[in-house]
Amino acid sequence: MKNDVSGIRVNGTRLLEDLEKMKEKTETPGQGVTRFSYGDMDREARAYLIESGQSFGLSIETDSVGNMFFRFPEDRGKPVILAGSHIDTVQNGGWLDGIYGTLSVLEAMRRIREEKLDCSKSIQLVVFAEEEGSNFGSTLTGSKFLTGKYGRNNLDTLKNQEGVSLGEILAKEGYPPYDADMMLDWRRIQGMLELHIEQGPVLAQQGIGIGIVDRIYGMKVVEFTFVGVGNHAGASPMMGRQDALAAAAAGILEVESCGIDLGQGQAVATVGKIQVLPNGSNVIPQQVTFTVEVRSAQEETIHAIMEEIQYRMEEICNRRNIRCHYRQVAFSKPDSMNPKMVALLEETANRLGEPYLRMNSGAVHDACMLAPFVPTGMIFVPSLGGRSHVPQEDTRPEDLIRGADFLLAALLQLADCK
Ligand code: HGY
Ligand code: MN
Ligand code: MN
Repeated sequence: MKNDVSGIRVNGTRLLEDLEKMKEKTETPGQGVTRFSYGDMDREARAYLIESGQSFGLSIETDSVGNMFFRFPEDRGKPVILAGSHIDTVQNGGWLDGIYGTLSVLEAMRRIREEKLDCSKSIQLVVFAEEEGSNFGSTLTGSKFLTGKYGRNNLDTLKNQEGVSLGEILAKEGYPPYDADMMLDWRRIQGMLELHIEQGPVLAQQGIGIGIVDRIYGMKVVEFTFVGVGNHAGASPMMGRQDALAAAAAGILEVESCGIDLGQGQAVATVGKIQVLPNGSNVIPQQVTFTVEVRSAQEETIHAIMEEIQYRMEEICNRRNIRCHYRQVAFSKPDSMNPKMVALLEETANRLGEPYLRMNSGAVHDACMLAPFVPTGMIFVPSLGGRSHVPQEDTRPEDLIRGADFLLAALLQLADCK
């Protein structure tokens, strides 16, 4: 007799306890969560996940760039349903971005074990490494290796602010040597789900507890370097200066104008990171390096806006006798979630009697990297005040639990559990 699994829910108290414990694994206590991949707190978070997974009999494997896979050993040979997210954060970020979706899958797997369910497909937790790009500026790094967007050469080309490469960091951290066969075996993977906080204001404003993602934005990140002539700030007349920071300031305002004027109300353009050399109050800046990121639901809009920004930067630098260099740091295409997966999530919402909203994601996610290869879906829960990537990031406990229950219900259906 098929078990009626429709009444199975997560252990909400345990999930919230796990999230609270992970909140403490930060390099910046009291100032948000800072947990970069391959750092001390990342190592602690990974150890916590491994200990939790092993406590209910999961087998765990970590690949050569730090992606983790948690499996039911008895499921060997079954078709796979992947579910997961990331555990790394931005600098002084929030306590839920990534880790919420990761812990919710672990909790769902723990409930499947506790209820002794038998599933025709194997639900596997995947933890994607270096999703935020906090080390090297390139978002979705772990999933780019899993989908073949990145390969061996990127171990050397991806370098942090100190010039240390990903390959050097992995070797120092004791990760296994690069395995060219690390890409996922798409023939066996029949679906992928990611649960995540919305990171924007829509669900909270509309008082809706579940978002079902239609399309995930793509993004391009270009690093600009302006080179002027450093000089004494007091003894140099205003006329004739080649001030790299004044030029960058003019350029940054052009980035904002392009986002507003060319973004058609959906694309966005942001300068979030800047480095001034020599960065002294009494020195005219010699060199400025800053990142420009453009995001849109349409790939052609991303390219068009970035091209206009590059043109305006060169214009400004010519006028001000500044040298302008730029290089692309990261790119990911926008993509739509699988219509069948979206329909399954809508059906789950109706079955649970949960109001939901279909929506786009301005944030990029690893799910977007897998979407071209396997039927992929994303579920959102509301973000209080629509804020994220800041210490104020928060979601109501009842919304966190509702999202995890929703994920569990969708996984039980996808994996045909009884
Ligand atoms: O930047 C993003 O959209 C994601 O949080 N990495
Ligand atoms: Mn995230
Ligand atoms: Mn993020």
